[in-house]
Amino acid sequence: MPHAPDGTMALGSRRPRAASSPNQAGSGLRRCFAPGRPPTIDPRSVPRRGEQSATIIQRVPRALTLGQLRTWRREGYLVLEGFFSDEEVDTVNAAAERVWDERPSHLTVDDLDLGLRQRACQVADDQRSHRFKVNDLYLTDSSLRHVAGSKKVGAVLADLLRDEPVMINTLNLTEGSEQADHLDTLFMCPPRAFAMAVTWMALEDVRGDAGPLRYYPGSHRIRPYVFETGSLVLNQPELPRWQQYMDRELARNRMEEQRLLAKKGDLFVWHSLLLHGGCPITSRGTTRRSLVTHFHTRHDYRAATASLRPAGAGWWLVRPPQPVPGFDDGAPQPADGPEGTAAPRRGLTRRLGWSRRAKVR
Ligand SMILES: O=C(O)CCC(=O)C(=O)O
Repeated sequence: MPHAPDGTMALGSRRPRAASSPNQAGSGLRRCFAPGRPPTIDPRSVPRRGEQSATIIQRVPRALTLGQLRTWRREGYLVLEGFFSDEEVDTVNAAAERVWDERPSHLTVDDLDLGLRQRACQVADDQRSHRFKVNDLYLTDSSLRHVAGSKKVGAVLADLLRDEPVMINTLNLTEGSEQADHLDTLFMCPPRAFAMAVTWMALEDVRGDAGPLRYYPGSHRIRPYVFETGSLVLNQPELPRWQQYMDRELARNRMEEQRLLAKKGDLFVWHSLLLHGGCPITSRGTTRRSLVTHFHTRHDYRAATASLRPAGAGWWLVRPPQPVPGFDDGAPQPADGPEGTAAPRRGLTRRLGWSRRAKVR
């Protein structure tokens, strides 16, 4: 395995830092769904009777072994080495480079050094040396979308999610994010909290000093903290309590940090409830090119009126780019699909053995 076999290679502190930039837990800027507007469904996206593809809810795994499925259930992640060809990696790297050649006005980028969200066209030349997170290139770049949502990716996700995956967001990074430890459900929680998987594609070999991705095997089994809003979506004032809760649960369950020292072309997949973040970059200027893609499931868009288009073995969600305050004020807000989870449904919490509110000392 290209990643550390245990926590002994841990170099940095696991404790999340206070949120101060758009990439950090708590800024709220990465929150995907704007409440209030019901999404609309594209009738072309609804399969006709008898048209269901092989990927629709399967019980028998197609792409993964039973051993891999067991690892997923126990550890909450999978590493698939050499999953992507050099050509696929080059395609995504080229798409990311085009962003900076073209600086399109419809692309939202987060300056991780300034904690500033902008459209690509607003980035000043002297800002280009900063670290950026490019949001949702999948919406406009079909070459990237074809790689991130290819049939082989879809087959893996269909095995893990037992449903057709729906691509809802992509993030391109050239450097490490140094993002505080977090759960993705804090920001883009599907109606069923477990019904999300996230792919991380290595676009180059990861160096230990480049701020590798870190994660906590088994942490997806920690009973989720339910905020006072009744939701798993972050309620900012409660962030310290959430951190305290996660610290306590990790210690109690002896769960330790691992670092992903992936090789170019590797695919890492994590569960919606797996705790993860970005390690500090110890050699400034070192790159760590990667593509993160979040997938929800078709089930959660069935009743909703979401605009979905076919992608490989699944779908992609059509929606406007993330809004940028001051740039597109007054423009329609994203109508993304199911909103962030309100309260976990009673039946669901009982089935999974969670209490409504996690006790925090
Ligand atoms: O690549 C990273 O450093 C972190 C990415 C991440 O945590 C996320 O997108 O949720």
